Formats: sequence, C-alpha cells, structure tokens
Amino acid sequence: MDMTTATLAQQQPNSDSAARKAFYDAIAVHSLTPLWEVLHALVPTSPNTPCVPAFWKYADVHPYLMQSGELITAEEAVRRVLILENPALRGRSCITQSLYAGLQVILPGEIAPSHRHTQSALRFVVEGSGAYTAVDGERTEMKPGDFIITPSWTWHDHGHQGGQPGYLDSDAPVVWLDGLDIPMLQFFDAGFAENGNAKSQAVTKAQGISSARYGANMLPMRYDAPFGQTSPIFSYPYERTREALHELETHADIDAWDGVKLRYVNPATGGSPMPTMATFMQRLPAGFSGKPYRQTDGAVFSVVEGTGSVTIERNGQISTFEFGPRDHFVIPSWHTAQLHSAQGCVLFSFSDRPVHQALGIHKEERVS
Ligand code: 1HN
Repeated sequence: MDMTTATLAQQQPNSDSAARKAFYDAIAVHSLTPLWEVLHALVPTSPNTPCVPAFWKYADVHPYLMQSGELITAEEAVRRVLILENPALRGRSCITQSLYAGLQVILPGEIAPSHRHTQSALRFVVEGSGAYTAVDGERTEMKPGDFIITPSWTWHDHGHQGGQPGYLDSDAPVVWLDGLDIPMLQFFDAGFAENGNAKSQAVTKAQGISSARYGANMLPMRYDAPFGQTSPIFSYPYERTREALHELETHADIDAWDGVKLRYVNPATGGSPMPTMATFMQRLPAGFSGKPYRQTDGAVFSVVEGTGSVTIERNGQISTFEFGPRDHFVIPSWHTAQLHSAQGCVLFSFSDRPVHQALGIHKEERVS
C-alpha cells in the first residue's frame, strides 16, 4: 500500500456492516472486542442500574419464614434466611448490585452455628425477643429495632433462649434483617470463610462490656481499634435511637427531604459503623410530605413503626409502595424518591455510601 492509498483508507473507513461483523468475528477468536460498540453503555451519561424498586410486604413474607422453620432447623441451614432478591437480578442473591439482604428466623431453643467470614454483616431486629448474637466472645440481646454489627472476620453465632430460665415468655420466633456486602466482596474476589469448632463460641466477656467501653460517648485511654475500621460498638439499641429521634422531632427543624434522619457512627472515627455499609434511622413526622431526592447509593429500608408511602421514579417509570411495620423496600441508585407519612413513621435503612465516599463518587441531588 503506497502513502496515497493509506491516506484514502483512513478517510473512508469501511462502513459496511457485514465487513464489520466479519471483523468482530475474526478478533473474537483472540479475545478481543471493539470498544466502540459498547462505549455508551460502559460510560452512561447518568447511572443506569439494572436494579428495580421492589417491596416486600411483611404479611406476605412472614408465612414463608414460619414455613421455613418447619422445613429445616437453623443448625442444618447454618443460617435460615429468605434472601430479598431484586426482581431484576434473580439468581444473584442480591438486592442491589453491591448489597445482599435477607430475613433470618430463629426459633426458641435453636442455635445458628459459629463461623466467620470477610464479609461484614449488619442485623436489624424486626420482631421477637429472647435471641442473642455472639461476636468475638460477647453476647448481645436482640430486641426489635436494635442495629447490631458483625465485623469482618469475627466469629459469630446466634441463639434463641426462649423457654430457658429468664426467657420463659419468649416463645415466639425472632426475625431480623441481615445486610451484607457479599456482592462487593464477590466483585473483588476477596471472600474467605471458616467454620468454628464449637457450635456456639465460648462466652469470654460480660454482656454489655463493649457498650460500656465504647458506647457512652467515651473511649478507653489507649484506644486500640479491636475491629480495624469497623465500630467497636456492636449493638446500637433502638431505645436510644428512638429517644433521640423523638426529641429532634419535637424540638428541632424537620428536613424537607428526610424528616429527622440520623446516621449511625463508629464513635472512634465519626465515620460509618462498617467500612462498606452506612446505616441510618429516620422519623417522618405525622403529615410529612417529603421533597424528591436521588443519590448514587441504592438503599434498603426496614419499616420500624408507623405507616407511610414511598414513590420511586426513574425515566418516567413510577412505583408507589404503601408501607407499614416490618415491610421492606429498596430504592435503587439514582432513582428519585419521595417519602410521605400521614400518621408518622420510623424507617431504618442501609446503603453502600461509605464506598462511594471513599472513591469520591458519591452524589446526591435534592430537588426543591
Ligand atoms: C451469615 O453469616 C449470616 O451470620 C447471615 O447470620 C446471612 C448470608 C451469606 C453468608 C453468610 C449470619 C449470611 C451469612
């Protein structure tokens, strides 16, 4: 090819689609693919999540949780959980592309055996009493509305003491929401796990010791983070959260988008309780009609008290969910959400916001 032909070839690329197809087939054999066919999808003008808004009414889910208790023990299952799968991502065990959520049930007398894994977990107690979770030798009671952490690579097991002395009244199953960063660790191929030798780990610490040491707005003199970047407090009881929200609702300004919303913190850093997941609790006052907002972190909600509704919109597609206690829903990334409550309500939520923030890509838009 002389210079003239080469220049001509550059100026008149072959736009024949058959020729291009033949070219793609030829390079495919060498594990090559043309960027120009996928560029727009790879770098969208705004987040284009495959996740869809979804709603799990507790009245629909509860009978299946109870039936699962008749089919398999907590011990055989290891963790008896019904996964909340995003309807657009079935088979992938996730509620958003980065987060896993499930409802776990444990019956009086049962244990869920000890193990540990690099995935971080949060528990948000939905109903029942008499269960405990043990983390690193310390047990903590699980009461409705409590937010509890299992830090990465810590031994953990759960049990229900119903029927035992001191727990004679706790004869009902205990259900909690599990939130884990499983899809993120899958993405990074960084998951490890190990089973414990004993079904229930040895209790080596007094119940409440972590909360006394780290949870009184004080820290030990020579603080040495026991769980790396994860909060040293592993239980954030609802009683205190509820009281704070109530005081703020009564005496402070109400945010037009969020109502009264607080984020849980690692008291040693002021950052999120876990490196991969942020958690929040908010109260919408009676008569609240929130302004629309969207954020890049898709969020999973558990309704604690009261009733309300959420409207979720993306590209003209609108979903509205009327929620009550123990219902769950997900607002995917960059979907515009609006919260309403005639009666007033309390909502727990979690998202992967700390990761967005660490990467400098978190974005939130509050529409007036
Ligand atoms: C896990 O360890 C728990 O400890 C719950 O309760 C759900 C889902 C996948 C992998 C590990 C728990 C889990 C899990």
